[in-house]
Amino acid sequence: MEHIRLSGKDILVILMTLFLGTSGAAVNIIPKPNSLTLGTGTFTVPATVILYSDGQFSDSTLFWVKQLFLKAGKVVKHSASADAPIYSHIRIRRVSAGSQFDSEGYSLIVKKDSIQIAAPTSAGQFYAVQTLRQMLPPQVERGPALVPATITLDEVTIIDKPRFARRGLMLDPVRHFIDLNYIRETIDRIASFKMNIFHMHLCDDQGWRWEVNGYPELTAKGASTQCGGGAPPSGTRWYFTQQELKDIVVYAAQRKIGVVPEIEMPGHCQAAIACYPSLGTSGSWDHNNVYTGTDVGQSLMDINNGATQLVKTFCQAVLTQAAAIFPGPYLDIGADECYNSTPAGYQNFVREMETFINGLGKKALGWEETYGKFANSTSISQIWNSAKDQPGTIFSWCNHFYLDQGNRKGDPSAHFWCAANGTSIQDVFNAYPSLPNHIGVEATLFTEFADPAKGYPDRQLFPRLTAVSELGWTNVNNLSWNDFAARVAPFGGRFNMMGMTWYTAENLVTWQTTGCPTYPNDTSVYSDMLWSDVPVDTILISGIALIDQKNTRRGVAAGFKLYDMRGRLVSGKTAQLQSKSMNGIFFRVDDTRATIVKVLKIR
Ligand code: TNX
Repeated sequence: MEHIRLSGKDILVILMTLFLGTSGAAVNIIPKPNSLTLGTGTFTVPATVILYSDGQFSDSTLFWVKQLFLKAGKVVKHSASADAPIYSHIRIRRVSAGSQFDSEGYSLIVKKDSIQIAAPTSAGQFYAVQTLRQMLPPQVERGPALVPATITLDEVTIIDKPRFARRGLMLDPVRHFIDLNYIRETIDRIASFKMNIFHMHLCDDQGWRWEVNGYPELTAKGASTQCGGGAPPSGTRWYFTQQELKDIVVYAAQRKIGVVPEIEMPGHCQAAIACYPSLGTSGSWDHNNVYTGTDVGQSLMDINNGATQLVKTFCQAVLTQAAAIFPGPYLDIGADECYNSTPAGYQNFVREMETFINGLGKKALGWEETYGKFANSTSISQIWNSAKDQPGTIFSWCNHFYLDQGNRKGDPSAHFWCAANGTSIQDVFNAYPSLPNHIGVEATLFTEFADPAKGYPDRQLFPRLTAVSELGWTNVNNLSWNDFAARVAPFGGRFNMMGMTWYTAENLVTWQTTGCPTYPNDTSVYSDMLWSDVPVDTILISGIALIDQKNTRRGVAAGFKLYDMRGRLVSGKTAQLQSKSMNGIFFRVDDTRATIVKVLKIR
């Protein structure tokens, strides 16, 4: 047998091959896909990405794939030519559902020459795109300016589907008002981790945060303050109009997320009582003022001797209007911590509202207190205060999934009533043995202490929400803390690129942020990108946008006209096309109230 002599150069090549061979470990996806097989080669993303799709469900997928590669600085072309199935770089197929996929499952195959996505539904296709998003450099989260010119992906075959059908986040824009911009950002972030429910806590003792026709005081007075007091800065308001809520529903639906409105009754309702004092019982707090403290459980509508007609009329009116705004199947009545209610009064009220909700064609949802109180088996309770493995409930046990609890002891942005020493990302992850019989998982962020003005919601949510997303998606047999901790580490850079003020002091993970600096005090957001197959010169926006010219790699000052929602010219504002010859446009929106809606006119 002939002996092989290796030169130093050969050894180097072998070592590099070995290194590249194991670089597949760099396919770090959260939540962990249920099957991931690495190949040996790589795919280099070309400067012009040609996209082909055969599916009738794939319109939105095309949008998201285009969006992703435009953010990566590539030109994207959608080809319908007969050759496209062979010569395209990205191929999207609709396949029939089956045990391999379920309704949200997908496969994503990266080969030397192409990326192939197959899924039975547009939701599955969307999740394939989110997996791809995480395979691209983290800089894509911030747009093309920082993305490395050459992007290489490892060959891989991913076949994936979720463990639970409900994977949610509850956000509380009541205790501290959370503006539309942060709501949109949060929805986009949770979508990137394949979560599909956004639960909005819309009223409580400290505020009423949505417009209700026929009850003007709810927003005039009920939205006038928040935890810790204070009032909205001039020119702003601390509530959402019905139109804004409808816009949130659309924005979320584009990301395969359903919005669940929670209208708290018969407790957690001091803001409503302050507006309409006869709604309250004599035992509750001072009837005339919106509460600004952090206590819970005192306010109560007048229900103990049977709900009064006034209470019924009010609750039915708000539920009816909520049903018209939110198209999803559930209306959530909260109904937690009604400490001044009698058992019979509470029980009757919950059943009455459940019946009314069913009459609206919807299903009822409520916190743990409603468990065993609802009559209809379609109603759901959300468990927050116990580990009880109650079948058919949503798991939100505060020990693990209340992200308003501190990251660690003494955290100023947090509660500690449930987890005295805080809940680390590992504590969140360690919830997984507790949830075999639930229908889903949901993290919560109540905001008594998580003041958005201080950037606190971000540090409460991230990085811990990534662990919630993994528990909601990944098969229990594939879960391991050590594996998760290694895989989540590079997301530090992605969080920076997403502009988060995340909790970096988490020493259980060796965060990697190289090449991904933070953006302190950056309140601007990057818009979704728009695309058109021909150059664009007029953009329709809502609000007012100023376009940053610093950050575009191939920027040309073009002075495009901007129009508001009604199509009126917004004078003095200019938009910039990233490149006239490109089919993508990319904006930095400095006024965070602005959203670019669509291309109005193409040249
Ligand atoms: C309990 S848990 C509440 C909220 C508070 C939260 C603070 C539940 C259903 N209700 O009203 O904001 O604790 O962590």
